Amino acid sequence: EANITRPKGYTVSFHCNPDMEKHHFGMTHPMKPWRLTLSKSLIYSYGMSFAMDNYISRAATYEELADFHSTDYLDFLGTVLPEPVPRDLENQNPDLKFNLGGSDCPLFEGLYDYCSMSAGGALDAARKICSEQSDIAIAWGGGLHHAKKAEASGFCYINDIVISILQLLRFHPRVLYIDIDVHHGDGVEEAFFSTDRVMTVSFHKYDPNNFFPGTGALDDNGPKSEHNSGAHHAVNVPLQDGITDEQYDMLFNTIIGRIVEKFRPSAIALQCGADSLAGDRLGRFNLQVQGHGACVEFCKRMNLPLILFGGGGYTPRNVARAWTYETSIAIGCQDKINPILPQHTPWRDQFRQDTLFPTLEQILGEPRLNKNPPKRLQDIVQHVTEQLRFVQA
Ligand code: V1S
Ligand code: CA
Ligand code: ZN
Repeated sequence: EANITRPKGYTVSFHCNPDMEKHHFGMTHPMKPWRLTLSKSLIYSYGMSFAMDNYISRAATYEELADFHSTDYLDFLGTVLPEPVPRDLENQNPDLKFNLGGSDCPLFEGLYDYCSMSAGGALDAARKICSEQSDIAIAWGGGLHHAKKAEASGFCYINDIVISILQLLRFHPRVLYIDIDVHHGDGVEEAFFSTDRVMTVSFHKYDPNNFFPGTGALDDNGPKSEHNSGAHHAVNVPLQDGITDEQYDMLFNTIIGRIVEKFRPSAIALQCGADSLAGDRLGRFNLQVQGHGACVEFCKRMNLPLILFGGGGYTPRNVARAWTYETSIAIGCQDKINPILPQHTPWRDQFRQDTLFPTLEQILGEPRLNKNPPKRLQDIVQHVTEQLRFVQA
């Protein structure tokens, strides 16, 4: 653990806010902010903080949030009180204002602080990229891709990614947004639907009737009118249960490789939602830590300024595994670290749920049946390749 050194001529910054991690969505809610504490403690146990610039991020201001969100929505979010009695049936209050207060987006103590801290970390990361003080900036507390201009959705209230990309656009002509969360990155796609300066790409489980949020079909590629500059600038990769590392990495490398060639982004924003891992409480894929991390490795190899955001991830010990491994990839020490978890890792018992001598990379759990035939994956690659014929830098 001791020989992790700072990469030469290369800066990785790490942005977090310990106060964010103390918030609770409620006992039965799958989103557990303490997974960030678990991730950070594993990252620190490996000694990786010595190889990065570490920042405690500030909370984003109202004006910074208003860069994307409507003031009506922000004012309500800032004044609404937590509910005294948690409801278990969302239908008990059918007219939720701004979709706040249902079971997906509950009102909890300190909600506004939690949101502004998540956005603050993501925005700090973007500023480090803009000022060229970082080559890779990490904000595991961000990545809340479903939030809309004036609506909460799917555990997301403030879209820290959109706010952060808007900052990148002040300095960068074209930004590539990639989303490997198991859910469709609908909020980010919608925010940049009408511009050709941001290309959004989401890989996700797609089932319009049975899987949240139900959007992101292969042929949803931006505005239908050719006169709208955003046409063809949304890429969707709809997948089915049980996809493996090999299949996912083939798709990722082929599709992202071609997009970088054609769109020529000057910066990349990668949402690393860890619910696409095997064994996730909400997810459906069979990705291992290596397969998930291979996406980060591929983006790093593009040699462009890169922001890594968190996102979903509902089996906390696996979230910690993935984001620790991906932090090591950012630093470039992935081949040096000991796969056996450090003895002195706090919360080591969390990882012992798997085995007595837990490792960084091994996820245990029943693999899901793979419902992605090779032919379908080829069709997806072909559709995206044809779509890219309409895209130019
Ligand atoms: N899948 C799923 C799921 N599970 C829940 C849930 C479960 C228990 C609770 F106490 C509260 C909520 N909600 C959902 C999904 C939302 C998934 C959001 C993913 C977020 C992200 O990872 O992409 C980024 C952070 N919501 C639904 O499926 C909607 C319902 C339609 C069904 C479930 N009920 C609880 C709400 C309405
Ligand atoms: Ca996704
Ligand atoms: Zn998700």
